[in-house]
Amino acid sequence: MTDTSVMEDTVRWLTAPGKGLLAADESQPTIEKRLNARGIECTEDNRRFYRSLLVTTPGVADYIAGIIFHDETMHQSTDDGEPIPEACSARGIVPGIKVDRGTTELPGSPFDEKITQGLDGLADRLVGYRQQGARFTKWRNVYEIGRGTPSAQAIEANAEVLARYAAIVQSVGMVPIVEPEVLKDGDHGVERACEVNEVVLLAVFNALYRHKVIPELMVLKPSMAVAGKQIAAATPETVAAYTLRSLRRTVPAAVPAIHFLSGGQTPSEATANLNAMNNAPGPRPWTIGFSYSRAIQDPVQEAWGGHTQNREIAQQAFVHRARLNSAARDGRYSPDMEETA
Ligand code: 5MM
Repeated sequence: MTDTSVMEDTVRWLTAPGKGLLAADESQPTIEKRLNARGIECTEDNRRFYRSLLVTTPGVADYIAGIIFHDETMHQSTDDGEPIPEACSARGIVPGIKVDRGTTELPGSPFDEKITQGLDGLADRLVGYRQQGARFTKWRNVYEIGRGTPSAQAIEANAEVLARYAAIVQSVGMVPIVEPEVLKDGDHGVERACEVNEVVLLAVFNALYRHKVIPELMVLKPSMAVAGKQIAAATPETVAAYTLRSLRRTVPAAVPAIHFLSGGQTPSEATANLNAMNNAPGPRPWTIGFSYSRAIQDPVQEAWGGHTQNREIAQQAFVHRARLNSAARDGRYSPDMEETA
């Protein structure tokens, strides 16, 4: 029988009261897009400087339990020459690693849908990451809402790879974050987002069960049921009600934590929606927290602007956003807290 004690310990850490996760695992094309949008050159040293700035932010460990990194960051060092994963652990933040290798076309789909790849050689890669200090992993699937999408084929095929990933990760004693991202692109309403989340999550948890993934030793990172980009946002209470409906219908109570992705919501929207979720009526058997990338990092990148001398104000922006999300994780956030740095 597998010794699950290390995974249990990791889960305890990732669900620590008042804390959530930071996703800083952007692939090269994604980080390039984010930095270029702010006029910052996407050089290897800029990426290193920026991610080292995040990890070494004073006080952020009070609100952030773990950071998800991209492979490149696992091999980089802080300005003081400390390997970034070690610097992270030394500050009481658990390092995690994105292990999917992005999406590719799903053959046979009439709608140009995607499937996530990266299962080949995964177990061997995990051994290396574990030696570098990573204790949890992340794999992201994407589903687009449209006419005829996501198709049954895309839902089933993606669920299968996500479950195989999670099973491999647990087999080496690491905790898998399972991320089925339903995209915000489109003109759908919250009801449709909720329906799609439900059907996607149902397939994912069926596949996880089929592959004997232990639900107590994983973390779910889903999308909230938000309206499509092309229409007006719903209120936080509406988002919370629809999101919780899809989760209650599909996610076993045995799953310890649901840490949401932000999916293109503004930082304050993502915080307000999380807060509403933690104040909503009805049962919530899981910890409901955050694993945001853009909704935490946008103000940090804005403050940094690619200038070394802005390091400290960028770090302040990071702590501020992390603190607000920590409050939302406990249902204590109010918009007037946005103003207090
Ligand atoms: C940071 O973005 C992550 C990696 O995406 P790519 O491989 O496409 O670069 C992504 O998985 C991220 O963790 C989630 O989408 C959550 O990020 P947001 O910005 O939605 O909170």
